[in-house]
Amino acid sequence: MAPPNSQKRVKGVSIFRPFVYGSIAKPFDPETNPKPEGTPADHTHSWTVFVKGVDDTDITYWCKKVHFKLHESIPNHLRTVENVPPGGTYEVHETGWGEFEITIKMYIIPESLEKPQTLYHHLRLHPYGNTEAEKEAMKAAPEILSWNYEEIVFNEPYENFYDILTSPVDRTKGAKGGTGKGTRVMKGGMVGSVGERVALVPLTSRPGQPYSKETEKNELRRLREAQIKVDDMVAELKKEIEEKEAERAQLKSLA
Ligand code: SLL
Repeated sequence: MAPPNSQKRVKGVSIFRPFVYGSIAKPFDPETNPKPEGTPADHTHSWTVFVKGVDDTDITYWCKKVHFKLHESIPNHLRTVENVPPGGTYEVHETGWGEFEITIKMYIIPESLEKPQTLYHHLRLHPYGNTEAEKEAMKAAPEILSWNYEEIVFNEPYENFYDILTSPVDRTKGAKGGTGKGTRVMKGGMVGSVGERVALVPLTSRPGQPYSKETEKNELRRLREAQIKVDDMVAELKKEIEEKEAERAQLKSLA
């Protein structure tokens, strides 16, 4: 039943919150990842599927619980994760042998009156990549990571929810004060205010935390370089076509 709603929306405001979702898989290996006792013989990997804040910042003040729908071959394949402490990760650990699509449903706190948000993640157990070099690099890594950066946008949030989203509390990992309520922000930039869309994305990457302004800059540079390469290839092909056309015209005139 829809809750009684006498609340007003905050007009003209949209607030976004970044997060990361994905999986980490590790092949069983007597040295580096021994198979726990009782694991079925055909299981080849241990894996984790997760939803968390970028750089482990808190998302629990807007995301109440996460529902993971795993493959039906897995016992108890519908999993709900809630009551995660501030700055924690919504995650499921499993073992298995195959890759499949995981449905991830994020439930926003009830004050938001928002509908749940559904995402799909392909669980990766084996190295993948667009190029041989990428695949080789993955083979050399001890874990297969498949992570995605995502942003949830709350358009014209209800007033209560808006207050929660923008209340100045310290949401950094390990901040004191349980739910973080009442703790003042010491460092700026952790919450957004009216008309201001502040990303909780750090400036630089560090191991295990790939999403940053630095990553974004590198990606843009790679795209620019690729664009130049494509432009060159197009110019080259155009020249080739022109030459062939000229040749054809010449042959025609001889005929
Ligand atoms: C495949 N379409 O054929 C996929 C299915 C299913 C993975 C993958 C079983 C784990 C369990 C498991 O890993 N299932 O028995 O607990 O590759």
